[in-house]
Amino acid sequence: MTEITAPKSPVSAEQFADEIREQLKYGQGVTVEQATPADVYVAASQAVRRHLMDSWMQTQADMVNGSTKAVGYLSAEFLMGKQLRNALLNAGLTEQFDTAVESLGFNYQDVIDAEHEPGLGNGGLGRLAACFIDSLASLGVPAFGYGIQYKYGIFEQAFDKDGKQIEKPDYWLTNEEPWGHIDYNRSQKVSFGGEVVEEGGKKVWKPAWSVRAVPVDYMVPGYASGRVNTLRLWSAKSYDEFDLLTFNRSEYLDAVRPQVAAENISKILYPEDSTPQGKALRLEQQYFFVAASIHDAIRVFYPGQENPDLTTFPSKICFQLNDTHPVIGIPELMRVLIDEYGYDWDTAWDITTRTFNYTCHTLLPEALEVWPASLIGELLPRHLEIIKKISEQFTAELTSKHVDADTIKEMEIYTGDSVRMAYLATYGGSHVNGVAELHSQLLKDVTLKNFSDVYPDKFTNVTNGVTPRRFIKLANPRLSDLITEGLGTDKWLSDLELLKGLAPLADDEEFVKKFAAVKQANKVDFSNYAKREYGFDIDPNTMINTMVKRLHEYKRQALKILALIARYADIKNGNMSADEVMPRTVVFGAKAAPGYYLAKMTIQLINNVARVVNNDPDVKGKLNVYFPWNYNVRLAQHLIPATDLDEQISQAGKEASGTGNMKFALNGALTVGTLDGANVEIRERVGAENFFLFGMTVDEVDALYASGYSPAAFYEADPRLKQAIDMISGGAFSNGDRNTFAPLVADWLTKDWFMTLADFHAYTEIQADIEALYAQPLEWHRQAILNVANSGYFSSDRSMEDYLERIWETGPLK
Ligand code: F55
Repeated sequence: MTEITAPKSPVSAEQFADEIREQLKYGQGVTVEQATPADVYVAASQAVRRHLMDSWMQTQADMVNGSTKAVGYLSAEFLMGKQLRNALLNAGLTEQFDTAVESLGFNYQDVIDAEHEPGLGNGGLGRLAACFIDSLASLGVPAFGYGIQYKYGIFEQAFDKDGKQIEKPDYWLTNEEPWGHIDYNRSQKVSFGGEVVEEGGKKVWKPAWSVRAVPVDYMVPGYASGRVNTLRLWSAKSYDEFDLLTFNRSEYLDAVRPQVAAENISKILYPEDSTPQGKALRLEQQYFFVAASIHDAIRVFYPGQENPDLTTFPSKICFQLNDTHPVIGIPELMRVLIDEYGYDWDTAWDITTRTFNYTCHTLLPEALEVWPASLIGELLPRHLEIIKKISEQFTAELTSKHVDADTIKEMEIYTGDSVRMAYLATYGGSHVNGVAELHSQLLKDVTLKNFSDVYPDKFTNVTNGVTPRRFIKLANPRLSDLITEGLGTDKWLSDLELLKGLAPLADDEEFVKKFAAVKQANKVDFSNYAKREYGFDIDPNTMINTMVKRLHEYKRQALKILALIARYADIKNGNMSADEVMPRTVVFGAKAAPGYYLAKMTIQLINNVARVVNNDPDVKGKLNVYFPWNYNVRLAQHLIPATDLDEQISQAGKEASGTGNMKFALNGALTVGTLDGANVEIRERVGAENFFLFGMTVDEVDALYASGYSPAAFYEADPRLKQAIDMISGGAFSNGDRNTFAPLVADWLTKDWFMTLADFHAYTEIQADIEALYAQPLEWHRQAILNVANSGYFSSDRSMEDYLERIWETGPLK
């Protein structure tokens, strides 16, 4: 007997069809006959929203009236993915929807396709925030996601005829967007600029201009928890309250200008995922959403109170800082407490440090935000004063702890001309965490070593996770059914460690065959999808080998492409006999930051290698390369379940965690990877024998640097590497032009910051193991099953439980 715990259907398919019909009529004013799939999408979405409404309101009421501390997840990015299927799943309406839509004369896939994915994030960090709020709702923990409703999300990627990336604006709000509720009545005023004056012995900030932060509320339905939390994304609107005295024309335009500028604040998501732009607008965005959120939390938790007792604030809500982007919240809360509510400095500091915690997502020094003090001073003069005072207090504290002067200097928050946001966050909050064990260790040992020496108890680890609802149940229904069949229950969707129960089935040949059939069917589906969406001809009978993530040197797409070229040359030159060659389809997906020169050139190279390889009759059927453009959550949901082999090949010590690695393992792909980020923990759990490990360790990387790394020596020493690079520089992938990729080649041969060349040999060596295993399908799939069975730890539900226990000290609503 299979035990089913999924949310029960609230209505029949016929009733749901009636609700959609009603919604078409009273919402959009169209009949079913007049309706387009996009109309049905809006109507169905609104109908699901209505089903979730009672739980949403009840959750909010319980949160405010109860005594359970809430979590405020402050994040500049939430990469949510499409909403409809997820909402249907959590409302228990999936099947009703499918039937209802068909009964109304529509194809349900057309209706689903009408939704434009909100791309309000760059990559892992933004997607993690989305997984976390899903898990909080599913655990029944009261929580707000607080962020920005960008008008333009991450750019839409296209390739030009030369294979170069082009960026197109993603105006995702062109059509009616049924999920976000714009709540003008809960707006907040956020001010900027001006000066600080002394009035009656008090500092008073006289801002120069203000913007209206309007919340757009999204439901975050939990799975089988009966709870619906809120994602509150702020949108900037101008006030039209400036004084129109007797302006002449130019004065009038000057008076209007700041109002016009105001709406720019939430216009666009910055597309850099590692090197923050030190632009005024970016700081404005950060302050905008954080200030609005803090005021919002006070409004929510002290409703109607003129003089709230904010010493209780840390027991109402704790704010998690998703990287340094929201760190300006620390001086903002200080300012609110001192200037707006009259608390003394020490009380305000106590409240503030008990309210905030900080998660770091990087090890790259250039990714830690540092703001010019002059910029902060111009935009937020009062905050700069407060930051200076925090910095002085910090220095005094370090001195009293007998930290030596040089170290104190290294640790300064305010350096005299800039402000180090990671240091402010570390000092101004209760806990600091990294996102995988190795990463947290390196934070303590390297990046924030001084801080961990002085405040060892602040530091902790919470390994990332991903939501099994979106990334297994929605993305891979076939595997979900097989898991439920294998375990005899669907409880695993809210308790992912239950997947362990699949381990014995790895030795059950019947089950292995079913598992293999699921993978094969997913590959066929993906092949059809790739044909439809991209015009690709992917052979589902080849190994699907995927590398999807942002394009960055440290992630080493270059390693993959060099090895691929070497393999191409081997096949072409007859160095491998035909039956030695395991047919492979390599699939890349990656966006490059628009200003990242080498990353963009790598994209161009991949596209041109794909062009040459796919058109070469000598390798036909043996090697194909595809680069579907515009990798996003939707594409991930199609590609991950169809992947046999996943690439996680960053230089050891550079990828903080990775979360794609978890999604692939949970969907039954094997990983080829380095000992980096969460790969380490994945390998430990799934078993070293079920993971293709290669490459240098962190210590080996450090040692090689210390000994003076010379990439050219590796080039000279390995004929296959040399040949691959020579093919690129000789114009094999640029129609004979030797200049096209010269900057890339020059970088590899003279700098190679991430030691691609040093790991090339190990990477090509491991391919033989991969192929030997793939040649034994039953054994391959046995190992893949063990990956699924032992990856339950990487549920974001578990991550949330770790945060609750180690950092937030709260739990589900009673
Ligand atoms: C976005 C904007 C700026 Cl200014 C800096 C970084 C980013 C960003 O997107 N970072 C990011 O995605 N970091 C990733 O976070 C993931 C979740 O913790 C990690 O798994 C991944 O290793 C890390 O690179």
